Order: sequence, then C-alpha cells, then structure tokens
Amino acid sequence: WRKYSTKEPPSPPTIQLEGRHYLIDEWTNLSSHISSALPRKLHLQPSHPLSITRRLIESRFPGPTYQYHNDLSPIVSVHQNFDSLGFPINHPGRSRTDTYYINKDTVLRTHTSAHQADTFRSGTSDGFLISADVYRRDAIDRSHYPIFHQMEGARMWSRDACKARGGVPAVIREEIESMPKHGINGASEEPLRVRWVEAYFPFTSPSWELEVYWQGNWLELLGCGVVQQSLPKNADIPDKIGWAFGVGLERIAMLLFGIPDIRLFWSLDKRFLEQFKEGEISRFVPFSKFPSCYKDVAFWLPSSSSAAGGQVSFHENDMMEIVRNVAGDLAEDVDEFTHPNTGRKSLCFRINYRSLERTLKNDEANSLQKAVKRVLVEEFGVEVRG
Ligand code: FA5
Ligand code: MG
Repeated sequence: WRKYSTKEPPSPPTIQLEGRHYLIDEWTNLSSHISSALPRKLHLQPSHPLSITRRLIESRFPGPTYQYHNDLSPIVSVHQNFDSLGFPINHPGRSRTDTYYINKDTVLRTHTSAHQADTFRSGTSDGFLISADVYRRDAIDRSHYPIFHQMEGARMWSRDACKARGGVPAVIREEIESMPKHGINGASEEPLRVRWVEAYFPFTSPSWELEVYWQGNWLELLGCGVVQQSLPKNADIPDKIGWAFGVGLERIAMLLFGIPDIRLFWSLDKRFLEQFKEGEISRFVPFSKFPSCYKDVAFWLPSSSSAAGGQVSFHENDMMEIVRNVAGDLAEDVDEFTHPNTGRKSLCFRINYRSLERTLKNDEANSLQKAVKRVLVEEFGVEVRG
C-alpha cells in the first residue's frame, strides 16, 4: 500500500550545475573532479597568474574596437560548440571520450570558439576577446589539464574596406603595427624559439598553430586563421571578413612566469598564490621539487563477447579520467608504454605520482594505485595483470 501513497512519481535524474538543473542521460560523463572546479574561474581571480596574463593580452587589444567577454557560462549546446563552427557530425572531438557531456544536447565548452557565432551575430563590435575556462578529456602531463583557459580573439572588417587596403594580410600587418607596444619581459632568459605550423580547423582557412620550444619540446600556444565565410554569413554579416585566434592562457603564463607544471595554477597553497602581484610578471620560485614515485599497471580488456552488454570500449582518455578522479593533482603524468602482441588487447600505463606541495609517501602512492586498479576492474571489467 505504501507504493500507492501520496508520493510523487520518481522525477527523472538531474544534475545541478551553476544553480540550474539539467536532465542526465546516457551521454552524461561529468565527474565530480570536473564539476567541483566550475566555480573557480581562475582567469578572474585578482593577482592570479592567469588573470595577470589575460589583462596583459587585453591591454594589446584596446577598446572600443575590441570588446572583452570574461564571464560567459561554460555550459553550452552541442550546436554552439560544434555545429555552429562547421564540425562534421563524425568529428572525433564530438565523442564522449574527448568531451564532457552534461546530456546529449549540452556540453562543457571544449574551446572559446563555442561563442564565436553568437558574438559575431550580436554585432556589438568589430573585434572581441573572450576569456574562459574550457574542458576536455585529454592527456595528463605537465602542459595538459582537463580544465584550462583559453582566450579567443577575433576582428572583422567590411570586405570592401579590406580590399581597398590591400587585402587581409596587409590589414593584419597594419593592425599589428598600430598596437600598443610596451615591452613584455617574460621570466625566461633564453631567446624564444617559435615556429608557425600549418593547421586545420573547420571554421578557419587557411589556419596555423604557433609553437614555442619549452623544456626540450615544442609546446603549442595557439591556433588561428582567416574566418570561414560561412560564419559571418550565418551571423547575418555576410559582407565582413576577418581573423580569429584561440590561445591557451596557461601555456602563455607558463612561459611568462616560468611555471613548470600546469597543476600549479590550481594550487591554493600560499607559497604559490602569494608570489604574484596584479600587473606584474615575476619569476616563479619553486618550493623545491618533491620526489616522484611511479607505478605501472597492465591489464587485459574484456573481450567484447564476455563483457556485459556486449561492447566495452576503453579509450586512453578513460585512463586519464580515472587517474584524475582517484589521485587529483597528485598525478603528474600518465604514459601508455607498451603493446605486447597477444590475442586479447592488453594495455600498460605508467602513472607518475608527485605532489607539488610535499613529499608523497610510498604508502600513499600505493593506495592511490590500488584505487585506480579497483576502478578499472569495477567500471571497465578489465583483468589486471600486474
Ligand atoms: C582550438 O581550441 C581552436 N578553437 C583555436 C582556434 C580559435 C583556431 C580560433 C582558429 C580560430 P586547439 O585545440 O589547438 O584549438 O587549442 C588551442 C590551444 O589551447 C592550444 O594551442 C593550447 O595552447 C591550449 N590547450 C589545448 N589543450 C590543452 C590542455 N589539455 N591543457 C592546457 N592547454 C591546452
Ligand atoms: Mg591544437
């Protein structure tokens, strides 16, 4: 009889983010590590290196030509993040292994380009800078984090005016020459080695990426290009033409301040936060490098016939996600390191544990590793080999 009492029928499952309820479905793949970081907004925290970097770049793109948008919600539609930019329906970036879905129609933006179309359409200025937190299921290492910050920049001109001035390249050159030129003295003493690499984005053509040599490798700083005509056309400004870029703010800040590990931006440790002052670029002083401790895990994936429900797929990014959820910022990097050739698919990962703030005990690393293995078995049905 209890069953038929005055109780309401069960309401559909929802998730609450930024004060709103969203229906969840089979696409939902948000973890608590991610949703709890939504309110941090590091690019708006006064005297945080990301905010200092943002303001420094903003000072090079002055109003009223450029308008700044720094508080757009990270929750966007699949249409805004992908369709409006011409991403084909089968683009890998759309998959649940790469993108955080709130439900099948709603994602955490994977890039600030998600706001390009709306901002062009609003027509309130010819240029804009959009700085924001963005979210991706991605590798774990010293220059990648699942939450990072991008700044989108764009500038439009009327096609005729542009032609009269010698075309897009000439106009861009003029623009650069007219920019304020106060010096930026980064923390690095070596001269920067940079290179432009031809790239592809569905919403620009031609496109490039800019890379800089850092800690022995080429580090990508930004993507950019001439905006595809479909964007201004769909935004009801078909007679305009222009450029856009999307830069990783962490990557710039790492170079400017000499910050060696992207996890540091999330630190609440005074020894980190108290080093920085609004408007100033200073060299980061490490609190000393604490020892690392690596642990390997090797496992067989379940054959699809034995897996419950038939198909179990496992993506490298699933491993990254498990490790971040279990170990948080105690994981420094994760490498997939061999592929022994056996009939069943076998995977091996090396997880490097290191705290940025203290010496990690071997016991602690062991229990994190144990927890990672438990999740692998319970959620993905793998057979751990060692
Ligand atoms: C984009 O996101 C494009 N929206 C950029 C763009 C804008 C192109 C406008 C053309 C016109 P990409 O995926 O390459 O491109 O990311 C841009 C930058 O974000 C990278 O160069 C890098 O600096 C930074 N970035 C990417 N992934 C991560 C990550 N996991 N952690 C930290 N920074 C990252
Ligand atoms: Mg790129």
